[in-house]
Amino acid sequence: MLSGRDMREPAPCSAHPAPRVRYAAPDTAPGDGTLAVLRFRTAPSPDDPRVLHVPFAPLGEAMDEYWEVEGPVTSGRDGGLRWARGGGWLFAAIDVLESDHGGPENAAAFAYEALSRRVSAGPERHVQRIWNYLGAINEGEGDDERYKHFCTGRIRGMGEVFAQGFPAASALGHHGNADLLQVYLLATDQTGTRVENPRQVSAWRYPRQYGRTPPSFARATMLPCDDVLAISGTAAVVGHASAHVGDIDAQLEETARNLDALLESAGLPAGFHARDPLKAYVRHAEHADTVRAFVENRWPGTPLLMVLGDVCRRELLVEIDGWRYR
Ligand code: 3EB
Repeated sequence: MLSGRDMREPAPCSAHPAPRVRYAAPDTAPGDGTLAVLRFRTAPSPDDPRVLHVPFAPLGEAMDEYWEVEGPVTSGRDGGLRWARGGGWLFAAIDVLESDHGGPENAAAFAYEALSRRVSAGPERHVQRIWNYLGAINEGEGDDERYKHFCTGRIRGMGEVFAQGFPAASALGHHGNADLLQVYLLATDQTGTRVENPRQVSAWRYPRQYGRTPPSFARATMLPCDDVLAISGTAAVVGHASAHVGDIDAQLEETARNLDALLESAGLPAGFHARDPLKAYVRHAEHADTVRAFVENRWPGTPLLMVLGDVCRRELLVEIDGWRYR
């Protein structure tokens, strides 16, 4: 935790109320206070800039993800970039074709440059949370793995808006158009608080064996009113090493220990509940039942959206991200 404040004693908050994130039946119409809708499907996104198609196939019940703010929300598009702002919050997203930029590194740099420009153009310049989805993420060996090229391009493209500290993030491999890199973010006009996990080496300090460019993300961000923790993709990483290679049950246990440790580090009570939407990215569809049963048993009543996706380390079978409301 990088803040000197004791987050167990929330101060009266003058910042904008955090977005309410929830899952709803597919194709529920966005309302006046809807900042973003994430739909997990591979068809092109519709015209409404707030509605983003995310190229993952759902496993089990298909749900859309809604971000609601105290509106009104205005929105627009600018080339491949779409944005919506309202209630003190900004959603921005970009779809980039790698073939237009000569590969994942330059595509990532381009995406981050465009998002950095958009974020610096308005008051909502504090990026709290960011998602990165690329195709064939584990293709290529050693330093040539596509994820590692992405990491190099990402830091190259990060402008001044990222200089105050990395946001919480997820980086996963999708199974849609392998040429498509998608990056979307949530920002606001006040700083949040980065939270690290004492069980894990901070990603930006990972040793050289994981690539030339360490991944640039924080484990979580406490949103400005200290009432919502935005949780990065969390997997069975202990220290800097992947644990329990090939063992889905043990990876799930380790992931849950990491999530518990992160909540504790943020000054939050343990556990997830009905208000805390979680997302699980599962590498092999045959593990879907195991993952769902684990989450239902460990955190009863917690909304879970599960998709088929590849963790950026090929030995990891599952990753969980989400939101924890105080
Ligand atoms: C890990 O703990 C797993 O590159 O943005 C998790 C979350 C992971 C975000 C990223 C990578 C990223 O290192 C991988």
